[in-house]
Amino acid sequence: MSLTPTRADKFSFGLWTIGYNGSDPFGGPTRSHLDVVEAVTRLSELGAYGLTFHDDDLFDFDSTDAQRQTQIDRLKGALADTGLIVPMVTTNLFSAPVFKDGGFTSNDRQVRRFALRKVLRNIDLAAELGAKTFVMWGGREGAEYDAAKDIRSALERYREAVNLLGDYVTDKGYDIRFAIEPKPNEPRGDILLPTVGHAMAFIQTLERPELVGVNPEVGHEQMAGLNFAAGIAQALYQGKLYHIDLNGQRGIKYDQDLVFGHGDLYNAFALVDLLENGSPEGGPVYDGPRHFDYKPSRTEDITGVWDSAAANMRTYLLLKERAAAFRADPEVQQALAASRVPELAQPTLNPGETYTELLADRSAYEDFDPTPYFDGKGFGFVRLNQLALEHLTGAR
Ligand SMILES: [Mn+2]
Repeated sequence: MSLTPTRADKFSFGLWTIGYNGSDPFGGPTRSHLDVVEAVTRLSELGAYGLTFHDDDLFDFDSTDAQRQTQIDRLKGALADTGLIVPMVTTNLFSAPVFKDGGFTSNDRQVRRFALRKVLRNIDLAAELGAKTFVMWGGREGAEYDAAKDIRSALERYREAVNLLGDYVTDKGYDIRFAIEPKPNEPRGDILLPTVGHAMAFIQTLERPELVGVNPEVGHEQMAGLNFAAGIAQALYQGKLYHIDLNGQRGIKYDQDLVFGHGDLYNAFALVDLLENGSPEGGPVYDGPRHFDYKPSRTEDITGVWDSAAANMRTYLLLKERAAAFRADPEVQQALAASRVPELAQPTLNPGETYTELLADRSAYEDFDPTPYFDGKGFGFVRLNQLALEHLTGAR
């Protein structure tokens, strides 16, 4: 297995990731502006296949139509020169001061109408560039104070907005699906649709639920103390993993956006194993972009930026290699069987069985012995986990 990224690996990066200038709430930029043409050229050289962006990453919020078009043309030129594609586009409804109380769910109705127009304009651009996924991260859709936001009205306005966008892409005939990106907090004290579970429940209330899935980000779920790989498994189970944001996070704190694997490495291993080996046949369960939404640390110079971009891809490929070795190890297969992991795929009831037959089955209850120590039978999960650790660390 090669550790050199190729287009077939489908690695993509946000323009805002490698373009992050190092600003944080406590200090200004530590790096100069990164031009989009240089970004596309360098990503292509490193083996990525795609670039993604918010409208405001490519052209300034207050650009004239001519300035906007110049930047779009420069991007198109770089894409044509390198063969890179734009698999996903998203709209910035959080940086401009007008969105300080949100876009789709601002208490100010005029702001909500402006937000919809900004998104519709950017959907046209997404379609023009051939993007198949339109991500919606509602970073300002939330509140700091409970009395400040009527959450039920806010969700209704969110729903109204996403329904309208669904009407638009349908009427226009665009081959675009939406992916909602959950985050629990930051910049707002509490953000609407804070986790994958909240977002998937919301999607079921939409007029066109088939057009909308989720774009979970490693760090965002981990900021809520949740198991990212488990959340991805449920998104897959419900057919809603439309896109994914890979990065690293070290526990419940501010959004770190570290390089993939530089946070909870164990969970990153479980995630890659799930994505690459999770089908019943042991193959990939997700064929979309492996999209990195990280921030090169503000301590890095431009060399560090490109080193960190390469590190994301190399870490993914290393974990893919380690996960394949884990699955191919006969001792792991034996340990999985001993832990009865495959047995969970077997239905609890027999074919055609109802509660009548279950109630008549003495072996299920009357003759079953659930003694205090369950007959001394352990599951051996610790041994299984140690085998995972030994493959992860290269000991096997
Ligand atoms: Mn993040």
